[in-house]
Amino acid sequence: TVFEASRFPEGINLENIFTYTPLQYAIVTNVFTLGFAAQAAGLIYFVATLRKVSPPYRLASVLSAVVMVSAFLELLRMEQNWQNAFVFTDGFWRLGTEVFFNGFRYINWSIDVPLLLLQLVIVLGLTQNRAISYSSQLIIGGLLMIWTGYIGQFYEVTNLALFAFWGIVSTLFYMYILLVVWELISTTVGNLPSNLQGMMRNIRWYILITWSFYPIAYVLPVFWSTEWTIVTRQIIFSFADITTKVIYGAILTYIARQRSQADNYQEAIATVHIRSSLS
Ligand code: RET
Repeated sequence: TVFEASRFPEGINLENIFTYTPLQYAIVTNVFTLGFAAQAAGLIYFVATLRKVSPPYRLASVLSAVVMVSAFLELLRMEQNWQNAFVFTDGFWRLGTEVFFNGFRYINWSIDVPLLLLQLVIVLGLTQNRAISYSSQLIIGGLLMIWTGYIGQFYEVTNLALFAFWGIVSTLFYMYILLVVWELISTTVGNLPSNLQGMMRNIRWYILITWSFYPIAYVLPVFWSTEWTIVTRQIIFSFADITTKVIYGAILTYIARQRSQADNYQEAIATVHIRSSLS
C-alpha cells in the first residue's frame, strides 16, 4: 500500500506521489472550479436575499455570505496550488518543484464549521443563555474535531498508526457535535411554527449525511490508493463543500424567511420605514 512508501517525508499528501493522465488532471482542476464557482453564486444569493430576512435572523444570512467568501478564496487558492504543483511532460502531469497541500481545507473549516453551527443557533432563535451555552459547546467541539484531523492528515502517506489515531480522536469530537446538534434541535423544534418543525428535524439528518463525506474522503486512501482515488476524493470534497455550505445556507435562509413571515415581517414595510425616515 501507499503507507509503505516511507521514502516520502512527513507531511506529504497523497496527491503528490502520483502522476496523472490529462483526463484525471482535468477532472480535478474542473472540480475545484465548480467548487469556487458555486461559492461565488451562493454569495450573490445570500446578499441578494438579505433584506427578506427579519433582523433577529439576518445574521444567519450574513454568516452564510462570510462562509462563501472564505470557501471561495480557499478553493481558488487550492486550484492554483494544484496547477502550480504539476508539470506536463511526456503525456503525463508530474510533480514539479512545488508540493500540493490538502491542509488548506482544514484551515478553511476552522472558519466555516463554527459559522455553520452558529447559523443553526441563530435560526432556532434561542434565549441568550442557551444560545451562548450551545454555541460554545459546538464551536469548541468543532475546532477540536478539525485540528485533530488536521494533524492526522499529515501522516496519510508516512504513518498509518498516527493517521488512524488522530482520525479516531477527531471522530469522537464529531460524534460529540452530532449529539449536541441532535439535542439542540429536538428540545427547540417545538418553538418553531408547525409547518417548519418537520423540516428542522430533517436538518439533523442532512447535517449527519453531508458532513460525513469529509471523514469518508479522509479515510478513503486506506482502502484504495490510486490516481483515481485522488480524483474521487477531490470530487467528494467539492460535493461536500457545495452541500454543507451553499445548499445548507439556502435551507437555513428559507427557514429564516418563513420565521420572519410568521413574525409578520415584510420587506416592503421595512423599506417604507427607511424611505420615510430619509424623506
Ligand atoms: C476529519 C478527520 C477524520 C475524522 C473526521 C473528520 C471530520 C470532518 C468534518 C468536517 C466538516 C467540515 C465542514 C466544512 C464546511 O465548511 C477532520 C476529516 C470525523 C465533519 C462542514
